[in-house]
Amino acid sequence: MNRMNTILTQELLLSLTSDTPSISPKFFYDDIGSHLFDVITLLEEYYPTRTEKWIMDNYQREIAAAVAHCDVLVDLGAGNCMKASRLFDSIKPKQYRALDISKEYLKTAVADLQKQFPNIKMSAHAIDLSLPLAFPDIEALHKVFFYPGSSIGNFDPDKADQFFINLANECHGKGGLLIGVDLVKDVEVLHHAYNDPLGVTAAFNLNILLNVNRITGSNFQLQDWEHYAFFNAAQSRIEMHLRARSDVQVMLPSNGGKDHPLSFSKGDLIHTENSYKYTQEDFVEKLQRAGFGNVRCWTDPNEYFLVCFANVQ
Ligand code: AVJ
Repeated sequence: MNRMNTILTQELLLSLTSDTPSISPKFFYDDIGSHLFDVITLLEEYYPTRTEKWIMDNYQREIAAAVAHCDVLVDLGAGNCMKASRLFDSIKPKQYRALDISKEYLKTAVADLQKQFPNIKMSAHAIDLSLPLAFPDIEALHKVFFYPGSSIGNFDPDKADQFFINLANECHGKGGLLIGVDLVKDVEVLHHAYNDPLGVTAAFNLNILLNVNRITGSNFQLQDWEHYAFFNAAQSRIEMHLRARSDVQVMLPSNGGKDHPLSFSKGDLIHTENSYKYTQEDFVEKLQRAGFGNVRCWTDPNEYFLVCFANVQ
């Protein structure tokens, strides 16, 4: 087993044997998972991607005017790099730095993009955003962090606060943050976005087990699990879980070669994702608390989604 997988196996062993078993949502994004997510963004029920695109397109000039200056566009969840590339003509970054958890997928996307925009210096970095990022080579430059798609929704609110504080520090007094976040709305709309009738979100959720099997050598069987997603209003978040369809035994090989047995009873849950939804007011306040200011906001007519640009103060 390679070093990275050894570390990830250790992390998974801990989270799966806790009182409330969980798998971090970062494990969704293997090759199949990244493609399934792309399909989710095409679904009628999944409004966030399409709505964010509408806001970015509709207010492109205002957004570019707010950003004003950008030496380096740092894309914090680049995926297929489509969202950032649509900003290139208006924001005109000199450099584009694409970060994502899924390395192979990212490298291909950046290589394709570089051909279309030969004058922008591009690089791809496989990173885990739960760890601190440090780019000493671009410290002096005017950076704009780009964090679209409501990826911030995966962080618990206090972790999001810390993340924003880190980003504000990384700005070194210049630049800012362009971010998209999903807003609180009618529960039915939220529910359907994570329970699509085609079952793509269910497949996306179940695929996490295949990735865990690949990384750790465990033997999760997909037919033993079902997709379960609901809006937790008290916490203002969609929760995704995998629910055991019967009593299930799983073997998780641990690093020493010793197998670690996991048992689940019918109905037991593995928590795979939280997707927090904010109000505009709370979100702006959050940015301000972290050291951002002059927050400008754009939304869609339904107020389903919010795009903000904030300067570091
Ligand atoms: C990529 C974290 C923004 O929370 O809506 C989509 C992931 N999960 N459908 C989200 C997701 C299920 C998505 N984020």
